[in-house]
Amino acid sequence: RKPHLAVVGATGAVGSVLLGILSERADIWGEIRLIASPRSAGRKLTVRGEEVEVVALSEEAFDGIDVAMFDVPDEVSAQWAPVAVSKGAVVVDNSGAFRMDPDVPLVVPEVNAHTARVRPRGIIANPNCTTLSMIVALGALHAEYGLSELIVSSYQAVSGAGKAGIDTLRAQLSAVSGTELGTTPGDVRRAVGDTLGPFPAPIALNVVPWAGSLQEDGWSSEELKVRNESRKILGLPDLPVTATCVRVPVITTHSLAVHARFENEVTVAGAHEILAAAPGVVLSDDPAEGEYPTPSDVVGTDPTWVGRVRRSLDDPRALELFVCGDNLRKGAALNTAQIGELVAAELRG
Ligand code: 2RA
Repeated sequence: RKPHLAVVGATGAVGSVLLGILSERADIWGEIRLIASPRSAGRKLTVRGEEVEVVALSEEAFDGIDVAMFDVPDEVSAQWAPVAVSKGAVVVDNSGAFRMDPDVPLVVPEVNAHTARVRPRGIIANPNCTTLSMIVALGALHAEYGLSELIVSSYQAVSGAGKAGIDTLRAQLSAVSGTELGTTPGDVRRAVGDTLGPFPAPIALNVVPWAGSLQEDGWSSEELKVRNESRKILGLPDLPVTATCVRVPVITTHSLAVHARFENEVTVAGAHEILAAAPGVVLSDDPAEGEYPTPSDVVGTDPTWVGRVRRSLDDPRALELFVCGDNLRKGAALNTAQIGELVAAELRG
């Protein structure tokens, strides 16, 4: 029989994208049950062209479920993923609760699909959207050249901070549009007043060198996620990784400027060949024709887009790249759906 799927957090920003993706991809699931907080129970959402009523999160909600995809805050996953497992489901979790647990694989199907089968806790973690927005391209280059160091700067879209992030950017854009703001220190900050939303500084007409929470020695949680998750996914626990994470006034699609150093000498032609052939990657790299990925061209698409490929001027073993990926699709919902498909294939033998 076809395995039964539960989507936990079906009404959220990523949950909604996930329902769209489940409706577009091969129909491998039996029942698709939608689960959310009691507040959202009773709402009707469309998946696979049919209206499905949302049920409240409870132990019974997992009765008969084979695979449960979670997109909820860390503390909700921490509490409820083990409940779903105890009811017999394999959990694919998109929170940060389990990503670095050594007994939980952190899976990107194009890079380390084989790790999904070994899951002592019955849970598979989905990486953070910033890591996911670049790692498929880096995994392909690593397989050929052997990665030895990574230095990245992110340009993160506001939807990474959820619906509140999107609402904040839209409100601030309305406040500054048609004005002369952005020309004297603090004028934008005064204009947006106390409507900073989830961001520590104005995001309209601005860039903000901060995402996540403050960690030791001035690092942000987002920067440490990029470091720790890249190491785990690539199976390189000692890889030197430095990230600077920056929020930009883009609705959806994270971008990253990447300096990647390898064990072996690289060429642009070689890197182009690898990237053009890599599943899940689109090479868009012809600067003479103005061709390179930008978030507003990439949003709503599935692949990781790569352009501006250059060999470092001072290091024949290093490449510079610009990478864009939709943070709600491959960065979250699509990767979750792909992991679910791996598990479903395994369950069906
Ligand atoms: C962000 N990566 O963009 C986070 C969301 N998981 O804020």
